[in-house]
Amino acid sequence: MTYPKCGTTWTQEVVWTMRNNPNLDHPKAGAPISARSPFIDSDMLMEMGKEKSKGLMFELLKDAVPDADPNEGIALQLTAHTPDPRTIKTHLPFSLMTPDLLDTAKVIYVARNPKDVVLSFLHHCRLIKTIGYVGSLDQYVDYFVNDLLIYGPYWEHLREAWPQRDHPNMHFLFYEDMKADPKAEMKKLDRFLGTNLTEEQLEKIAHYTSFEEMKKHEKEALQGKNMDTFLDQEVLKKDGGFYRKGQAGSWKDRLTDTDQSKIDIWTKENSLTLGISFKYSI
Ligand code: PPS
Repeated sequence: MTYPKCGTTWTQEVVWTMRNNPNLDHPKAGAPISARSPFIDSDMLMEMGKEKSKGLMFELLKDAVPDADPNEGIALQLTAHTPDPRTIKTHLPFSLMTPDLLDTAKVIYVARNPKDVVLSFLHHCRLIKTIGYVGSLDQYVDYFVNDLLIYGPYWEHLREAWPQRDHPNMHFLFYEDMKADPKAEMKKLDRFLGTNLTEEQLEKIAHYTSFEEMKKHEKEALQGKNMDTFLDQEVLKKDGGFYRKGQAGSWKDRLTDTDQSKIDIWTKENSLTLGISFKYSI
């Protein structure tokens, strides 16, 4: 569970690999991440993009359920047909999930500092053709701090998750910590998930799921043959693909002083009341 652009795909790959591919020899490890770890709320996005019956998700569903009706919910049916143990992605906040979620599932919540999130989110909205954002960075920062972006408000999303961080079925993860020491974070995940992996397995998985390695397989892992029609080729060439920078704190090269202070004021107000702080956020 994450607000968008906080490290969802990375965490999905880490968790799926730890649970299903600890020796890196699973025959389906190269399948798109959305086929192995479904994005349960993505029917809403397909509806918005009007790509319901021609998108990658429907192709994946047809492989699992040849006579599936897309009107019954593509992601929902794909999730239902994913074998156990299921690793399910959502960007929805706790309040929009079933109230007994923590009694019935293990939840990993991933958080990331808001300045990297806003830049990653802006890139996403320019890159994905069905979103097609053409406004400025300044305007986008305004949308973010005024809670006008999809899946927001950002702080409300966190406010619903952070107090639950000590629940035995909850694991709270920071993108910045994963970047700083992926193996240490994977050891914590290993304990949480009960996967009992060896040091050597964790070492290999940390390498396999590094930014550089995942970026090498971007096309296959994300969109397969549909990638060219799905992404804005100009944005892709100029600013990168889904795996853009994969860094913590890279906002320093990009956000103007005005944008930074807008986010600082907003962060100060919210992080103090919540009692949470992010590395590389100032
Ligand atoms: S989404 O679309 O909301 O599901 O996006 P999400 O996966 O949450 O976030 C995308 C950002 O995560 C970066 N990423 C990684 N960083 C480090 N290591 C690995 N392996 C990795 N995989 C994905 C990705 O590059 C996006 O961040 P930015 O800052 O845009 O590069």
